[in-house]
Amino acid sequence: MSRCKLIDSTLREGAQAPGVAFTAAARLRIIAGLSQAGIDEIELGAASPLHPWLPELLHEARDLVAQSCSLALWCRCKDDDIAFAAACHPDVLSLSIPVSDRHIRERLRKDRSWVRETLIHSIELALSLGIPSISVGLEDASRAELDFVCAMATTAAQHGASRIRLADTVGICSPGSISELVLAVKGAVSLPVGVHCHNDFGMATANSIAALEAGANSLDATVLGLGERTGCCRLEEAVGYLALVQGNRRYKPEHLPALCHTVAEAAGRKIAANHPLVGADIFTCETGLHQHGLAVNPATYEPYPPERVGSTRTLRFGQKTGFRAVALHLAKHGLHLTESEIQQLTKQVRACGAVLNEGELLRFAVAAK
Ligand code: HCA
Ligand code: CU
Repeated sequence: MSRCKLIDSTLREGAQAPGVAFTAAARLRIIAGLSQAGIDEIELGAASPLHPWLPELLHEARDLVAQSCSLALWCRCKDDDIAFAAACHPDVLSLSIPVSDRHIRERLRKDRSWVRETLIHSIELALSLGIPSISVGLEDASRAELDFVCAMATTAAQHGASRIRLADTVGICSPGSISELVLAVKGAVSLPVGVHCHNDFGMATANSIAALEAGANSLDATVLGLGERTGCCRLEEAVGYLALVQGNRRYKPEHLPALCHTVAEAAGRKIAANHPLVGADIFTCETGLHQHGLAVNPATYEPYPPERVGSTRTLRFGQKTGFRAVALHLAKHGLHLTESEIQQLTKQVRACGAVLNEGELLRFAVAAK
C-alpha cells in the first residue's frame, strides 16, 4: 500500500454534529493533539464570513503543529467563501461540489453543466488568490453517475486541482463498492485520490481502509467519528489500524486517549467502555478462557500490547473465572496452592457474587488457604 495521508475534519465535519460547538481554547487543544498523533492534514473549519474566528485560528495553529502537518479549510464553491478562505492563508483549500443529480437538481436546482463551470471558475479563483493547493471534494460521489464523477475529476485536474476527494455523503458504500469507485477515478486522473466516508451503516472505517487498499492516497476522519448523523470514519480507528496492524510509524497511537478525551469533553460526548483503541475496558478481561491465554502469551487474545495506547491490562475474577487462569495468576505472584486448594478457591470466587480485582483475588486466596 502506498503512503497514505490522514486528514482530520473534527473541527469542520465534527463541528457539524448536533450539540457540538467548540470553544476557541478547545480548538487549539484539539489541533495540538492531532499534531502529536502525527496527522498529516487538519481541516480547521468551513471557510465563510460566518466563521470570523478562522483567520486567527489558522495563525495560532501554525505555531502548534509540526512542519509536516498541513492546515486546510473546507469551502463551498462560492466566491465570497473562497475569498474569505484565501485571506486565512491555508496550505490547502478543499473545495466541495455535489456530483449526484439528486443534489445538483433537487437541492441546488442546477444542472451538470453548472457544476462543471462553477468548479472550473472556483478552482481558478482560488489559485488566482494565491492558495497553494486545491483539493476538490465531490459530494455524494457514491450516488452519482460514475462517468460524471470521472469527468469532474478530470476537469478538476485540468484546471489545477492537486487532489480529488470522493465523498460517500450518506454512508451507503461497502468496502467493495468504495474500492471500485476509487479504482475508476484513479484510472481517470493521475492526481492523488482521497475518500470521505460516512458511518450510516457502521462501515466508515472499514470503507476507508478498503479504499486505501484499492489505492486511495488519503482518507478523512474525525475524532470519535463526530459528524453529521452517525458521523464519519473514526480517526482513532484509522490511526490505530495503520500504526498497530500495518506498522506505519508516522502515527502515534499513544496520543489517542488524551486526544479522544479532549474531544469528548469539548463535544459533551461519552466514550463507550468498549470503544476501539480508547475505551476504558478494552483491556479488561473477566473470562477464564481468555485469562488463561493472556497468561500464556498476551498476543493470544490481544491484537497489540495495551501500552501502545497508554493502557494496561486488567484482570477481574468472578463468576466467569476459570481454574487454570486462577492457578497461573497466583503462581505469577508467588502463591503456590495445591490443585485442590485452587479448585476450591475457584469455586468460591465464582460463587462470591462480586467481581474481584487482582489484589482482592490474592487476599481471598491467602485467606482461603
Ligand atoms: C457535508 C459535505 C461533506 C463534504 C465532503 C467533501 C460530505 O455533508 O457537509 O467535501 O469532501 O460528506 O459530503 O462533508
Ligand atoms: Cu461529510
